[in-house]
Amino acid sequence: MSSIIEDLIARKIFNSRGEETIEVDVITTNGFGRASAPAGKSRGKTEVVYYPQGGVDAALKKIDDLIAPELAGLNADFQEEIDNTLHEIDGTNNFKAIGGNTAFAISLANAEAAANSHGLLLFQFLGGNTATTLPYPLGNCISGGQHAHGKAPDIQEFLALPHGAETFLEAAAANALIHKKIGDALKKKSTTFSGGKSDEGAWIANISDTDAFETIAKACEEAGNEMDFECTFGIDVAASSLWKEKEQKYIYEREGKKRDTAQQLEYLLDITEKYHPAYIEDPFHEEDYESFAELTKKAKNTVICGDDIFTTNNERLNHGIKQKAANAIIIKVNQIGTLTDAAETIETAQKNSYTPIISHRSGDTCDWHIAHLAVAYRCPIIKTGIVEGARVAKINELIRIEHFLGNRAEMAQIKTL
Ligand code: 2PG
Ligand code: MG
Repeated sequence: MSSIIEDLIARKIFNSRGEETIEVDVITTNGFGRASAPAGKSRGKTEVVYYPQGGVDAALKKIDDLIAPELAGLNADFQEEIDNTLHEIDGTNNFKAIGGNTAFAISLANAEAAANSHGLLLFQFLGGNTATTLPYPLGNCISGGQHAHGKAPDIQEFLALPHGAETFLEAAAANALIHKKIGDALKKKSTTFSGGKSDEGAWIANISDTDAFETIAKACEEAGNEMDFECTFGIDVAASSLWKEKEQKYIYEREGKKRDTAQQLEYLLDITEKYHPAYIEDPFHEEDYESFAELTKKAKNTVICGDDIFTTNNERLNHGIKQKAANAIIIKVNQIGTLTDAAETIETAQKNSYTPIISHRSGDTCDWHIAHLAVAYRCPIIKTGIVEGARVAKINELIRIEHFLGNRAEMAQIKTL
């Protein structure tokens, strides 16, 4: 079956924050693929540029005038060629000309179109016959930092990780239970709690970081007892959002504390000792490889993950590997632009025993492709929310994949835990 690209059709749609975003259809001689792009709020400085000047409208025009004519006639099966062509058309090193989100939507829609042309699901097409391993869902339960308003924890995310579950369905059920238990606990704990949730469907409440640690630790313990397997949790400090370059300090506004780098390390080690988080993301700001390495060395049996520091960028990851900074990396394809670029970074991670963690963005659509990428690229963890449509779209797609695989499905191993 040939998968020659006939046309690209692009349109403006909206993400879960109501922001404009781009959706692309790739039409081949035998198939069709559709993908839309997400958007981050706490973005890494070295992410690609999302849109050309003029925003989504300008991106749509570029697709019609420039990109569609150039891609027509190419074979969608050759993802690398498609992605290289996108780089060539763009001509910059950060997708400034056509937009990283434009490249992202085309790249993913192309892969989907190629898979459909061959009568395969995306994870089968990209991952082959041996792609049968399901990731653990790392699900946001309590939001703070830049993802909340007013008085909320300073730490951006408190996330459930039910890593004792034997199936994905069980893991998803555990996360839903933990999320519910936390909501119930917040109702009792805070008189001002009105059931508010963030973009990612995590609770927003007027509580401190310490309260949030206590609440999620208790909910995970209870859920673990009820479900009969271990439920752990983690945090995304998103420390670049707390870091004030001028003062050389992390500002914990709600807590009323300022921590220099040494104090930040000490604080995180104290937390590790007290609450045993299984996962810590972005514990330091995005240029502090050294402190990442220090924490990775000292916090044993903890997944130390880099998001803003690596931005899915192979070069930045290689630098991190040399410094022994972190043991895991967040993979957000739209931080780097194309599937080929992201796959290269994932391969580097795996060769160097870093755990690749595929992730949603805080502003996302009901696009479920990252569920397939997790299985195809053997990512042991998928970071997405637990409730809210854009998150549930990904969780439910993984339930479908597990169902489809039947007794060939198995859960991933998380190296560090
Ligand atoms: C993060 C993400 C997703 P954003 O920091 O990991 O939770 O946030 O998409 O806003 O960068
Ligand atoms: Mg992050």
